[in-house]
Amino acid sequence: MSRALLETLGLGPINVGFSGVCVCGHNSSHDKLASVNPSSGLTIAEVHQASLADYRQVVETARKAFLSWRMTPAPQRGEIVRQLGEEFRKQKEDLAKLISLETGKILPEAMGEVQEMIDICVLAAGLSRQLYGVTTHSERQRHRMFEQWHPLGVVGVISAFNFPVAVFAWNAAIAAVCGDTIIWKPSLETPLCAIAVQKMCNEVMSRNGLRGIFNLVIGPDEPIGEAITGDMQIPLVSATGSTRMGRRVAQRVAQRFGRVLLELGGNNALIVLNDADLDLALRNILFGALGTAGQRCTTTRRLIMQRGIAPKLTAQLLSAYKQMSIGNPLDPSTVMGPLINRKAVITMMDALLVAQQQGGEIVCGGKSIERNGFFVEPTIVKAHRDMSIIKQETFAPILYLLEVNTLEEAIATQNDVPQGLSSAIFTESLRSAEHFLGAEGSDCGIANVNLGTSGAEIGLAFGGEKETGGGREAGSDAWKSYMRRQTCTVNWSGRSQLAQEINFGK
Ligand code: UN1
Repeated sequence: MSRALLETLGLGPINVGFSGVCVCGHNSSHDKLASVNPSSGLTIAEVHQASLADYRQVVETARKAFLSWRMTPAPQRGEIVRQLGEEFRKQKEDLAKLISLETGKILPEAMGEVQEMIDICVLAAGLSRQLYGVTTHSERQRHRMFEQWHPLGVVGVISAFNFPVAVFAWNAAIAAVCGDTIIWKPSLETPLCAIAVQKMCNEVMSRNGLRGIFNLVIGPDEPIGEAITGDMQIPLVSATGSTRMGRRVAQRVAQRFGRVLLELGGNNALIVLNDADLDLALRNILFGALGTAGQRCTTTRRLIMQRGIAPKLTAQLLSAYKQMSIGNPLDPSTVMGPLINRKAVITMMDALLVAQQQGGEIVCGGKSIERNGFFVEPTIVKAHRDMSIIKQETFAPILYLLEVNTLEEAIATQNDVPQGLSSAIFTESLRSAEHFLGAEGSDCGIANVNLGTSGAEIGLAFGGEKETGGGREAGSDAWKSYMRRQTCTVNWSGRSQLAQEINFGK
């Protein structure tokens, strides 16, 4: 089945290996990388990783492509991205199956991921006619002042395994309409998804006589990641992953005065007040905590319940967790697939040990599942506010339960972590909802009322505060990160006038 799937995507034959440098199309023979199916633990295929020399060649291609791409009118660039969206639409189901196979994400969520790619291409195509700059009135007579936005250059995109292709598309679609070219370093857990998407990009580029706009380099942090972050030819590095990785990227890029766009760890809380619609809350908690097996940066990791509803909601949650079917992510009845690899299972078990040592009580799940692949039980831990483990992001389906007395205490508990990506409150009270959204409310980049912490739309900016890194991707004015701003003043008066009423040398 997996062979047929790969062949549909033009990825066969299996176990032969692929060039890590798709744009160059040559077969550089370096370290082989195995793509492992997390549902079985078996290798799906092996790919060749790019060497530093390959990387340099790709940067050169991307840099050259930039020289003409930046002069292509933005609406024409938008047309290319529109076609890319159509390509994703055509291949939606096959690509989604590959995502399920390689990441363990259940098929409906994988379909959603591809839909997110289509959506961002639609948004970017429209945006290509709306890269607005402001004008203002000059204090000098017969002067015109305005801002304009120019392409930046080659943008480096470092993406994570959990959204192996959507996060690439958020960056690439917007960067491309902005006139940038892209070098993508995907997660080493998901090289096949990256190659499949690169092939779709190649198809659209070659149909339009283009080359080097979208480029893929598959290789490890050392040397490929380090090369990207240290490369003066890459003015912006957009990186998604752990806070540890982001800190390294930020330091290296800052040293050369480059720009970063960081989407790092989340430790998202969902607050349920006594007046909440509990059915609504329950459904959203389940998707937030168990979606992508707890491996979204937006996963609900902490459930903060007001004391009045805590016993009832906890009981409902426990009974729902027991009915979750865990298994093959391609099986329509499965709700939760495996974790990405064995290390992730160990990390989860280690976190649970620490949680117990710190006084947490496992009330559901808590173990790995004895079968092939990297399956774990979805886990609920009764916790308290001074357990340090709840301040860390463990990329696994662990939900910590916390009880509070008041809205103020709920918000303080929620904000009492180093991360600041997503947050949610369930309440029927307008006053409580507005308090949560106000300046003394949630300190996160995303704040939702009566919907969960995960599953954001692409229409507005996505990203978070504090250790989440501060970056904003996708919609709204996130495009400005991918361009350079220029403030222009034109003097058409025919005489010299200085600003600030300065009389110089008269
Ligand atoms: C991520 O986990 O890195 O809001 C991105 C969501 C998705 C994107 C998650 N739209 O859950």
